[in-house]
Amino acid sequence: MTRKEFLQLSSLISAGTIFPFKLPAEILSYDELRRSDFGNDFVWGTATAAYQIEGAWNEDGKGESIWDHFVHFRNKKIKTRETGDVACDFYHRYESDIALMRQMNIPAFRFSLSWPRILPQGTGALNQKGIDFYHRVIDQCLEKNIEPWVTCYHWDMPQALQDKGGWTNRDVISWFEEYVAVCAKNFGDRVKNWMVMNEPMSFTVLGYILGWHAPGYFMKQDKFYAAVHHATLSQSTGGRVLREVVAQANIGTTTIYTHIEPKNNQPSNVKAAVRADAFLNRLFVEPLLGLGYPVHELHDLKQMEKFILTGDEQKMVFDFDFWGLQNYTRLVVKNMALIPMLHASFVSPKKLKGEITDMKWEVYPQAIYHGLKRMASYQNVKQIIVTENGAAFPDQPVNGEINDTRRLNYIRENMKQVLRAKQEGVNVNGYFIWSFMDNFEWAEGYKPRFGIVGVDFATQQRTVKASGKWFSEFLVGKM
Ligand code: GCO
Repeated sequence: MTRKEFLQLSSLISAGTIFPFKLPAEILSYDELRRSDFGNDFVWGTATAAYQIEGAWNEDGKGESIWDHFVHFRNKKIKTRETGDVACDFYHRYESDIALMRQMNIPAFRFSLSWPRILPQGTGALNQKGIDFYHRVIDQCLEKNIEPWVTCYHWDMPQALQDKGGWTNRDVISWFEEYVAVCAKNFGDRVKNWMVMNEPMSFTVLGYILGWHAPGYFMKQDKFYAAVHHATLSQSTGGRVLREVVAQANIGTTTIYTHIEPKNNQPSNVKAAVRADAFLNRLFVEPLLGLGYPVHELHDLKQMEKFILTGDEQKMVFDFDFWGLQNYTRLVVKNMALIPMLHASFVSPKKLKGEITDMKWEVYPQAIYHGLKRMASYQNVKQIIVTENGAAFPDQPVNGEINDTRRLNYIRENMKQVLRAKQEGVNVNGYFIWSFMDNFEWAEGYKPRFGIVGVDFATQQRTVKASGKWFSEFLVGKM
């Protein structure tokens, strides 16, 4: 088909009823990517997280989470001094939001359950209204033929458990087990696709080393290592609970992959890159695969030994049906003896070649390809789903339209790299854009906008961006 023919066809389609959006002609990339190239069973979706979208932080019996606590009592830690109290108000608007997903032809919706909405004290008494909310969300998805992909834990630990040490207390493994069992028993009849956790690397490093995220500890190495080990054991435990309770469950967990490259070939920088890679990309993957912690490459991890009890090595292992890979960028690493733990530092992304996003991350689409290849190289990884990928750019609404060409290009270029890996034999079978809509970006507040749907936080109005329109067209197979 020539470009002219395609544009004629696409304007006919746009005038039709199935697909109500109009795409600016200049952003159509008609001949580059087709949904069919990825195969019929490839899962397409968008991702969100409870704290980032729900709001209703203290409604209908919900307990306080560490994020509620953090934004209220340590508000200076949030760059814009904002909170997730209201966020996208998804708690009240889930129906119209899921209807919009349907209108956009998005087949799968990844969202997380809020632990303190379900168990306000973390364990013990259930909050039926919280459970009912998620029933309604799941009902809406199924009614609209959207497959729910549920994450059990996306960083909102109940504050009541944080008061007892949170992830640093070994009891967290049984608290988490109880919570996952409640989720599995209540929703397992209708939810088949489960992710135990979202990026444990991020919540442990940001929460116990950098202090940017809840619970906000700075350089507490001991707490960090305890949290790492307990989160690892909780992931495998959560997997086992789901396997036991949910018939025919598709069970995964998610991990961040940041592609690491040494600044140059100097041996000290190459070694620094190996350490950074062990820390950022392997720490939460290899123990679950039965390979143990990457102590050999990162000697500092020996400090974890005091938290490891006899039998833990076996308990850490779980045979996941899929691994959720989340990638945004790469990091270029150099040796830096003074930096604790890693003895490495990162070259500022601004000094690298690529475009820079609002998160100050370099746009480097090959990173996702490398991540997929790496993940696929592990013997026990059966399948990979890209559970997050996306970019924050400052959007400029003009006459009610958000023409976010840079985000659109980011997504398209990343999708091409996913396809490249798939064509080389990697068993990657899904791709979720982060995020469905603009939302509360943790310590960055509402400034970075990741959505393919824009949100005006003053009015809660949703606007499908050009990237969202493009994705919709792609999904109906019009590309
Ligand atoms: C994460 C989380 C998301 C973020 C997203 C953009 O990976 O940090 O899963 O909650 O919002 O990654 O930073």
